[in-house]
Amino acid sequence: MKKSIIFFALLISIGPVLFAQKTITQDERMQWWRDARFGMFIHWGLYAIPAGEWKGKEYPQIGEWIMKNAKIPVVEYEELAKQFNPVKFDARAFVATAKNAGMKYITITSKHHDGFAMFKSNASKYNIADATPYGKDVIKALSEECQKQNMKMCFYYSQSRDWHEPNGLDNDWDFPKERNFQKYLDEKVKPQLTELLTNYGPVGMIWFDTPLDISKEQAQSLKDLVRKLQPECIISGRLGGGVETDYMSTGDNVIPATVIPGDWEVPATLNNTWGFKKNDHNWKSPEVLTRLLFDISAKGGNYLLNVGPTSEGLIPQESVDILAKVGDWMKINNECIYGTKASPYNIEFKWGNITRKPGKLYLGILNWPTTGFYLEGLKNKVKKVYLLADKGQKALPFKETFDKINDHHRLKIELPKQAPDKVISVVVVEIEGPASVETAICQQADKSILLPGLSAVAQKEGQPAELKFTARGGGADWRDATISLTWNFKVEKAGTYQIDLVTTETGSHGTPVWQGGQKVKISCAGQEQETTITDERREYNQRSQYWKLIHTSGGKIKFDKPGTYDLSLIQKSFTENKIGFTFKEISLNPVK
Ligand code: H79
Repeated sequence: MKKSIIFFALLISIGPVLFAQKTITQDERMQWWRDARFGMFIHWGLYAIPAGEWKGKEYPQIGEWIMKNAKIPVVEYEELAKQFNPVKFDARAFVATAKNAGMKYITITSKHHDGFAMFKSNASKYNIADATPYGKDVIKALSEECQKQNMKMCFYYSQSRDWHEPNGLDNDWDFPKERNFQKYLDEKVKPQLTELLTNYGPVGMIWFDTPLDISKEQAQSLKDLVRKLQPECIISGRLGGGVETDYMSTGDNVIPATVIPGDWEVPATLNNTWGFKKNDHNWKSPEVLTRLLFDISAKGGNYLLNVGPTSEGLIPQESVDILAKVGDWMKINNECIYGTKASPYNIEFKWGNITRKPGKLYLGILNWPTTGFYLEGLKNKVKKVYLLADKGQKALPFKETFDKINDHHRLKIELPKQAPDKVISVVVVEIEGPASVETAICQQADKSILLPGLSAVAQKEGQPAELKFTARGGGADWRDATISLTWNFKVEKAGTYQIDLVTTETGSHGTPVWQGGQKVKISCAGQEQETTITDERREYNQRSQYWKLIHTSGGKIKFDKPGTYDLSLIQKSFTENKIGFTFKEISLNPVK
């Protein structure tokens, strides 16, 4: 009895010392990542040797999948390790390429689905240090260089798929169906994660991928392991099992159409592959990439942009050159990217988008206006306006007006004739207090009225309806004729307006799909218009080269006087069609 009292007394007094662990808040853990906004993904492994081709046959899909796509037997694929000798690898060059682009973190494939570790591992000899003529740990070299250069080092780790292991998931050409996934987790995944989180200094994050049917308990045990070894290490969105992670990962190359609250990241390719493919030269231009970077920041996300080094250890020169051009823009404009928050508006303006910091809005203008520039609906008092590219911060003339009748705020800015930048010109608007904008849909300066599907009220037979939208902003699987979308908006200028119905291509990148033929009815201001959706005009999408916007003109509406109006849209009939009505938005444009 006495003994146990002494024991408990001791435990109470020294317990906190024994078990004290530095606790870290979620905000603290995420701080560097939120500030960074822009990172480099590196997909590097044995697949860089076949580089998209196996036994004379070219495989059109993503390069790092060649083992599965060509159903290469494990013993044959292992032969690649004996050839892997990336003698031109230079960690300094990798980090320099990332830095030069303005990237703040590097996430490298420590083990991809093929099961080959790019680091020295005692848990599996199938690794770069033990199984290749090269014999060195590239993850080690890169980690050390990152630490020297103040670059966050992060590791991609494929936790569920492992085509090399009989008990890993997804190799159905070599191994029988029955497998002991738990055994694989215990004998390979956990030991390797432990190595990664022990031998390489501070790790910024572990980037899990394609969880497949990992269970809740299994996923949780991986999370617990990461938290135990490095509490500050971020856990990416694709852990699986329904276990909460530190941020959301969008689909590969998927950029949301709207501001998304919380922390999220778009993993994206520079061409059409992650792992190096010798014949993939379908590079995105630096202009497109820079615009996407700005647009993603304006929607509140991070951009993780991939390079795929060759089997010699070089980042392809095209990638280096493209990223350097993004870097040229970043050197002048990075203030509107790092540490910024999403736009206060939930609208994709025709002219561009907005990022913000306390006291400042950064207007990223894609289409430099020939006449004056107007920002509609900003309630704050404006203190100063200048171009971000102007080191002298010369004040630009501006005027704020308030229309009492329409309860509408307008900021007019006198811009110089010449755009300071061909890609995105950034205008800084210094404001008093936290950014505050009108929530009602208001007419834009060009007198157009934009009604995004995402901000419509959806109803089905008078009740709130569940109409989903894809990340691209298009109606998902909309084939229900009893669903209506309604918007309430302000019209300042009476007159006749042309209806522009916008749908979007969907499908995975490279293979966009779209179908028209649906009959729709628009009711507004006591008038009705019926239209059949066609591909009258396909518009290159400034925000993504992966899918186009498709326009149908939907007749005209006349507003007799200014005021507040409703517009509703229903789909009257649909064609035999697999994908439904991919409605994105309606734009009302004044007829001159
Ligand atoms: O690491 C990169 C991809 O290898 C990985 N995620 C990014 C970051 C990834 N794993 N799975 N997927 C992406 C999606 C799988 C797509 C597939 Fe296919 C479509 C697998 C089978 C059909 C593409 C085409 C790959 C093989 C054939």
